[in-house]
Amino acid sequence: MLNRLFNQIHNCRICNSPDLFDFLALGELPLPNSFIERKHLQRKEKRFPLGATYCNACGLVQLTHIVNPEIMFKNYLYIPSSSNTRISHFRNMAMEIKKTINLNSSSLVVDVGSNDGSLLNCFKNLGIRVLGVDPAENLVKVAELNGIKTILGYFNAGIAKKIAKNKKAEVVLATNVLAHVDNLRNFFSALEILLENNGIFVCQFPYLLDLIKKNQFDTIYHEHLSYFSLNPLLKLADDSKLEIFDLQRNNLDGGSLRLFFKKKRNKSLKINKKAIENLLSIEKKEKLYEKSTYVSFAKRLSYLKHDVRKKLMDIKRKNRTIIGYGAAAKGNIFLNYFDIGPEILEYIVDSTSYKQGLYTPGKNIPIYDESRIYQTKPDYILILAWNFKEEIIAKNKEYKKMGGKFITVIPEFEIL
Ligand code: JHZ
Repeated sequence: MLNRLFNQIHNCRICNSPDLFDFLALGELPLPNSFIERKHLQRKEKRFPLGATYCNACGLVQLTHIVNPEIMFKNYLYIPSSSNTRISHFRNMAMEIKKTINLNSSSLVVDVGSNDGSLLNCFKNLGIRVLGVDPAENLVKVAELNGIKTILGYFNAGIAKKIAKNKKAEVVLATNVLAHVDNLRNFFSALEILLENNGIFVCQFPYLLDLIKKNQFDTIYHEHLSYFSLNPLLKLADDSKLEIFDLQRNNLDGGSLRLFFKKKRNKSLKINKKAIENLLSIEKKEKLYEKSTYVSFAKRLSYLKHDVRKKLMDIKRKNRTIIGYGAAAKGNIFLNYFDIGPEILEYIVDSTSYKQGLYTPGKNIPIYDESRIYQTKPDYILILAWNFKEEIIAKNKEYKKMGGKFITVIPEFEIL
């Protein structure tokens, strides 16, 4: 893979079955976090195929093509600390996990894909030892400046051994990270090395059932290789030395699933069989493991594309101005696939300082500081970061008072 830009997949990442059903082809799109500097606007942007496939054997939904991770993650512009919703979610998560397995000042929490250290900072504030692992050189520097010791690299057995030599971890975390991992079996082997015998692995990711039911197609992008539900992960755990002992659904990122794993030989933690069976029966009832679900999803998406474009064009025909809120990665998938460029969205505002002054990949819409809204007073704001809709509306009460309107398009077109 290292010498290639991308690979097509032929077998399921979890069960190795070749029985894959391609249900979505979004075309060749630029990488959603490859924001562009003004001086490079004339350069031809690299595009990569984007499509999704469903495994008929274990039910995993995954991308049809995998882009070389070195291209995507070496310099990464996404940081979790740009949202209060996410940070307060992390704070609660740290408190809950601390209680679940009685962490104390000698315990070690390792976060895989630790980004700027935001989640670990919440554990550190509770007096627990922390260590990050992340492949993005720019973010490791930021984390270190924030006082979070971080190893640069992709989590693997080598890194796990290096950490475990000094101290094994009571908790390993991976929030919005598992979807980025190609070789899940190697990842789980590395977890077994790093975890204390009574340690736990906690992972969280946007839940496939929410993605399908709420038309969250724009979270399907090159960085996210897998879209998880419970069944395929039970299968993955079966073949490893870890097992799921509990789970929770929550509202972050449009609906996420948090899974708690322990070592199989650790009998001190009870398995919450009821929660597992309950979720499996919901997945069955919602037909998450039937091809027809994915066929209808793709059909709904074609309709949504047509409907949203038409409604935005109707607004523009009335000479009204529209801007975007949140230069999220998913926003770039939405804009490129729905073919919405600067002729519709004049600009996008984003609170992340690294993104301001840059242009969006593919559609080349300029990104500004949030204060620009109050200078130009647009008629409509299309919320691209729909997972933070409440937070964005709450912090822009003034705009609403001025008569401004918000638009959301996921799960469907709505003017608020
Ligand atoms: P946000 C990320 O995707 C990346 P993205 C990653 N691949 C992943 O798995 C998913 O999350 C789940 C801005 N904003 O967090 C900040 C404001 O400007 O949904 C961000 O640029 N003002 C790891 O990129 C963007 O919106 C605000 O008040 O889709 C949100 O991006 C708020 C709340 C946000 O992630």
